Amino acid sequence: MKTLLTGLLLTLLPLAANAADPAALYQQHCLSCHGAQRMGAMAPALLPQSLERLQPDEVLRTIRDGRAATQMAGFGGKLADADIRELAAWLATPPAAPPVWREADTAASRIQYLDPAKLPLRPTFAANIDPRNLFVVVEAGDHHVTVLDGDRFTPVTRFQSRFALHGGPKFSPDGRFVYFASRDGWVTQYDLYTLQPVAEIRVGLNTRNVAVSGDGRWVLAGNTLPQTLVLLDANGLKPVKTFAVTDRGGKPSRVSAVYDAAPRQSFIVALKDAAELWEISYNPKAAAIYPGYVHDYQMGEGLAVPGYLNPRVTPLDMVLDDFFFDDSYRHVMAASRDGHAQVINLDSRSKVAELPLDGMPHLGSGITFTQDGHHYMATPNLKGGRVTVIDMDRWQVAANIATPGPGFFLRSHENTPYAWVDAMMSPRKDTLSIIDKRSFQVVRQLTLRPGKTNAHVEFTRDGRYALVSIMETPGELVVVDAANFREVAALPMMKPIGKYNVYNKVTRSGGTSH
Ligand code: DHE
Repeated sequence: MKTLLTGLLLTLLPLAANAADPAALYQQHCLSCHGAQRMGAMAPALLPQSLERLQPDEVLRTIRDGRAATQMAGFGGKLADADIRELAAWLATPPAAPPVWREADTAASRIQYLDPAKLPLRPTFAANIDPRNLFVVVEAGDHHVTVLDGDRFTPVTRFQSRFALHGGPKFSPDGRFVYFASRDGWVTQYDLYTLQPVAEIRVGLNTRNVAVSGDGRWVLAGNTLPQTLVLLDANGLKPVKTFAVTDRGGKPSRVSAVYDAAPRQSFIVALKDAAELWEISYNPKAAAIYPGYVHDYQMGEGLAVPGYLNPRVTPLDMVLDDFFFDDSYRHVMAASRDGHAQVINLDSRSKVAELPLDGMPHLGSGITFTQDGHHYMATPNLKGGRVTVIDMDRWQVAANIATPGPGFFLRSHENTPYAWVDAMMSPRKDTLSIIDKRSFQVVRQLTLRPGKTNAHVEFTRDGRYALVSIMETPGELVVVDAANFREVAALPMMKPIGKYNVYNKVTRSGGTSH
């Protein structure tokens, strides 16, 4: 079946007769880098799942012109336009034989760069750099990561990442290691003390994200291709266990995201195709804590397998795949793709409230804060120009705050009264709205670079400065005084997407994601 992408591709280059067989073109020109079955090798996978985020003309352009700062050469001189068009259309269609990725492939892919046991105990960079105020900045424009000194706003190092990192990099509890996931399945453990990668492993062909356990022992990766979860030893990324993700009827489901619920000593798993929520405890006493709730995913409901490192299933009344947790991780707010939202109690494994949210709340990008003794969470909305504030003591909507357009990311910090939201899903993508958490009013609109996407804010460890991405190639990282909203620095970067402050992440600041 032709996809939308395929259809659009057909209109982008002029038709010509006698185009070559695209499978043969792939064998001849692409296979040596992009691998057999288009599964990726030294270059990324070229499966529809890997390409779905690219604009159709980007695929054509890349084949024709190559990709700057990579080994991808342009084929414009070698291949006719018709051949390029055929090849791009073929890449957007699923392979005749579905690609297979087994546990053995994961194990064989592991690369260990350093012996974790031999790493120095302290940072090797200048002693005046605070390792807890480092930022890790993901630059999507040329697939690099910058490690930034959060006091001086100067880069400490910059290195090439795997292709298309996505989701928040996750930190070990002491903030020493950072773990990245790439869309095509690579997980990287990187040592911020010596500024070197420790190990890498490919856990699948298409990965959503990773979570690191609150005790620092485990990394859990969630995949959409194949439909698996892969548990890794956090110290060196050795594979420990692969879970086939199927619902209780045996139907496979893609993973939507994995989260660490540190206060519960468990991982929470959101599923894209099953009305279930999984919890995988890493507490060795879990069998005693969750008696009777253990569901063995392979053998059927109700079997007496230990709760430890096994999924415990909460049945849902619909597929819910965007989540936000209260601070105790006892309650989870969850939304379906059509914007239906509810609250689930993870202990009783039942729905305890409906949330009257419309549009498409982006719960995963929400924040929490306390005001006048009330606990609030606030979420942007991908389909409406508003931020919704939810009173978590009553599970009621406390306010809907109008913004210039649908936004993706909302961020704040304990030391600032303001929350910052973008409007990047709208024509006003260049405008940030600054909301007073006390009055629920927008107090300022800020356009740092007119006409460009101004989005994703992260604060310094002390909350004094807000770092904003200008998500363009080339783009910038702009540092703004969080009290008077004045620009204090700007660093050139290649489409910086997210940035992550070590201290805010490891202390689980309510103003940022975890
Ligand atoms: Fe993301 C985080 C899902 C598109 C940039 N994104 C996440 C997380 C999920 C998610 C589940 C949380 C992961 C975690 O905590 O580790 N993102 C999705 C989608 O389903 C969606 C809409 C479509 C898709 O193809 O996956 C999507 N995301 C995007 C983008 O288009 C963005 C803007 C650019 C990009 O790189 O693809 C984007 N997503 C991000 C960022 C985070 C993220 C920067 C981490 C935010 C943070 O501060 O923690």
